[in-house]
Amino acid sequence: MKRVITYGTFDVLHYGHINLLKRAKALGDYLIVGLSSDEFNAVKNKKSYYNYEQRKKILESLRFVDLVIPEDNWEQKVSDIKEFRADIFVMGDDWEGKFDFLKEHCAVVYLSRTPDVSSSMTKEFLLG
Ligand code: C2G
Repeated sequence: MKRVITYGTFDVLHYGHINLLKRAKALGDYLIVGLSSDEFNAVKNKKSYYNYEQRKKILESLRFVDLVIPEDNWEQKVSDIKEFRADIFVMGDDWEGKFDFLKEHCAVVYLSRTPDVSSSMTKEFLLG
């Protein structure tokens, strides 16, 4: 059982997120998503349209997501990797290199980001 972990806000879920999550799951057998809390979003200077519970419900409905846990801070990744016995840490390559310190705990994989789609683009379009 190879366990994969990834983190993010995943607001206004779009095919860029789906591409990332699907490829992350394909690297193993079990995918854990650390979902940024509303409070942590504020730390990241992000305001999500959907709140944590709504974003969690959406992610949990995806057949290739096995577990959603809260991401409350920048520091929890090492303890999460230990607690959930993650073998692989995955992020989009907009984070390339930023999490290499995790390599002493698990494999670290950066997957190519899907171009031309983002939650903010969607929001801008809908706001007209
Ligand atoms: N992503 C992607 N393609 C896009 C948009 C996002 O592959 N067009 C990926 C990002 O690279 C990230 C994941 O989808 O791996 C979630 O993206 P965000 O919700 O924007 O996550 P972010 O705010 O970058 O939070 O501790 C890590 C942070 O919580 C990451």
